[in-house]
Amino acid sequence: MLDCLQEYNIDANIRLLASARSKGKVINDLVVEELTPESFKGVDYVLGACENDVTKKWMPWAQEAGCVVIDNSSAYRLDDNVPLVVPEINPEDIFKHQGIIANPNCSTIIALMALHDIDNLYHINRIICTTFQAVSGAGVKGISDLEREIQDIHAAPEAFQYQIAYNVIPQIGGFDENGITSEEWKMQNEGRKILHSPDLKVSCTCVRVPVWRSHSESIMAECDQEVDLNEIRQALSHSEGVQLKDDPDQLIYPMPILTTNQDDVFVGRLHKDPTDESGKTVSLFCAGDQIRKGAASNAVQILKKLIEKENQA
Ligand code: 2RA
Repeated sequence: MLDCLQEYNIDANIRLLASARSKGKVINDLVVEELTPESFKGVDYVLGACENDVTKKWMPWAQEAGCVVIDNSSAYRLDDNVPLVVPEINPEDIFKHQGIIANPNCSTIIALMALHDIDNLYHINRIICTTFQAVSGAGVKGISDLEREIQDIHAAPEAFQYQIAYNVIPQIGGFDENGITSEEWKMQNEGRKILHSPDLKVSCTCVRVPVWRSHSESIMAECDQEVDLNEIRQALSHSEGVQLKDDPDQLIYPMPILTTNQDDVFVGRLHKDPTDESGKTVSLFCAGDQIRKGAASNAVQILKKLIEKENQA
């Protein structure tokens, strides 16, 4: 987030707040302060990146101080009074906030960046998606599990249920009674809210893969009308925050190694689903940096829009 604030030319006095454990740590020349109920006095904007229980604890303090919070947790994402925003898709929702704006889940942002133009053209009614999620999505322990297992294949995993090196794990989040994980539900629940498409149906399988950074997704989107691949390519090639990488003859397609540490979502492997004779289903592959566009950059882009609006007033 600090890097993104600099890259997006956000000129602000920045304070870093965290638990007592991190107090005194220095990050980018800024000393971390301990978060207390008084911390938010005089603060205009808060970028939150905590677990849900921690976020729920400090949010009332930030609200009391009159801050506008852009929150990366999932605690408020489905709250009717909290806009859930991807600035390229539903920027108008930002300004309906009542003090909290939620940043969507990383794999939801990446999928919707690839899909929102298709939805605008043909209205998507159903999505079938398989994700390939990088170990860094699970935080520092996810990275260290892969690092340690590459050195010693018998190292005990800490972040994941099983060895992740040379393996894939079809579980992200906990399972419900239907055998669907919390991560898998996010794509439908958050997708409906961001696209303003309350009937959207999503079937998703989320898979952890031994990739350091950047999530990839294989997606089939069933639309109300027959799709035209050239029209979709045309729309994607002009879509802000998207790069069309779709030239199989030249071996050009999205891969996580290409999207790491930048903001654009790459989209390619576009084709019509050969099993749908109506021609209404498009299949694609996309990749995006889940730490940048899937979290930090998306939050900073929302902040930038708030500041621009404030400067216009
Ligand atoms: C991941 N952080 O585990 C994401 C889940 N939202 O990849």
